[in-house]
Amino acid sequence: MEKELFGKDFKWGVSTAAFQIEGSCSSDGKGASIWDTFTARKGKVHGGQNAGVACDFYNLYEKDLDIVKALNIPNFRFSIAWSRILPVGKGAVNQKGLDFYNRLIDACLERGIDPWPTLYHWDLPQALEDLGGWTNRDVVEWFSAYADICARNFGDRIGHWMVMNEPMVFTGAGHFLGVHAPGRTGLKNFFPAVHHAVLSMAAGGRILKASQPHAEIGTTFSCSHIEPYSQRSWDVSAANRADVLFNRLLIEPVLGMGYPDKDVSVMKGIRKYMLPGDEEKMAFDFDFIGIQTYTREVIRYSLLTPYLHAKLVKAEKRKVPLTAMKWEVYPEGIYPVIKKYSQYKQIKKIYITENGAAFPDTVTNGTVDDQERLAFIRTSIQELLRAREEGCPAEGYFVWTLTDNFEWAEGYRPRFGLVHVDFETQERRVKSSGKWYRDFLK
Ligand code: GCO
Repeated sequence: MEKELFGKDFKWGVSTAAFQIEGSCSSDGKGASIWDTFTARKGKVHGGQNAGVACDFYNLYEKDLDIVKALNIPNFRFSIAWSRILPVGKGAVNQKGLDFYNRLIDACLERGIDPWPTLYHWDLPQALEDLGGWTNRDVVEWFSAYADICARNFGDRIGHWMVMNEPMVFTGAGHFLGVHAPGRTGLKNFFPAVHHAVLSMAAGGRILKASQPHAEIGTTFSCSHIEPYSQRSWDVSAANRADVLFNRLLIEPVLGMGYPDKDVSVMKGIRKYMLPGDEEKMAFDFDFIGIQTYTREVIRYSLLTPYLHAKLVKAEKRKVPLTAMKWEVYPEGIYPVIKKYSQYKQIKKIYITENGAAFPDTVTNGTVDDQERLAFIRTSIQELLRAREEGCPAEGYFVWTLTDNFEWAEGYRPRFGLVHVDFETQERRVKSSGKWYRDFLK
């Protein structure tokens, strides 16, 4: 397989997120985010770990961008921490926060790397959470003002923007299950958070486009290939309901199709939070859709699971190979996912904005020979090519992630990086997977 098979306009990259790498959580005027608060709560993060230092990217970004360049990676995706720019989420702007992202963007450009910012990767300013956060409809205004500040300050050097990262995860894990920040639970939090996230995505898209008409504007969604546990009708319909919740709920309103609530009657509860005119406000004609995919899920009927009557059959129980996240090792899943989203006529372009795998890497004689990750990424790229050759508009691929980092509630244990980090010394070591990607991109 050669890079040339993908064409010269194909976007190759690597993805990161502010909270997972930056550290310096209260430096230079940064306000607290919901993840600073959540990680300080007892029992919420594996081993009680926090992201106070993480990869110290706030200080080491130039060194890390040197590695991106040395690996021949032309596109660098990162996110902007809202509470560095606006410490309490709205009102007074923190110049030092703007300065940091200006330095970061300039450091990318000096190295010939294209910067791809995401406005929101899950770290809502805590002061806004105190006002109800994503459950308060005012968040659409707060987010719009923040998006406008980013567009005006950084837009002159940005060719590709992403509004949001995986809204299904921060609403589902953060507002229904309570296992991610801010730790809210239940439908009374989940439904308003979903609706306000959808409105904010579309509003953010309009603001970026109005300010930067020549930039490509996108937003990203999580997606797993879903299969029914058996071909019996109750398992097949359970798998469909899970697909509505996990894969369709957030994207379809943005594509102008409304909420997919026909097959899952409980989803009609979202309508309570809609005002006249929202159907139009929810939609935005994005230049690209970012898809992030890691594994496949198997779903079976379950009478006892509330609302959905469907449950995940854990990969552990299916006796399949597992990553360090206990997800099935299934790089082939990228192919049906691309096929699925290519069926939406509204989607002009798909970039795979995250894909990768965590494995328990070991340093031996100063090297990390992560053959499983290397094979995972190589197979994913091959499967992407197959979908592309069949006419799917898959135009880019970003590995998650550059360096091992803070994996949310899982702490530092799962390592996803192309580059190993010793969290005691901040020493970086390019793994075999990173060297393979470097040679592939040469
Ligand atoms: C995601 C996240 C990343 C995770 C990665 C691995 O968008 O899900 O963007 O932050 O680290 O997906 O779980």
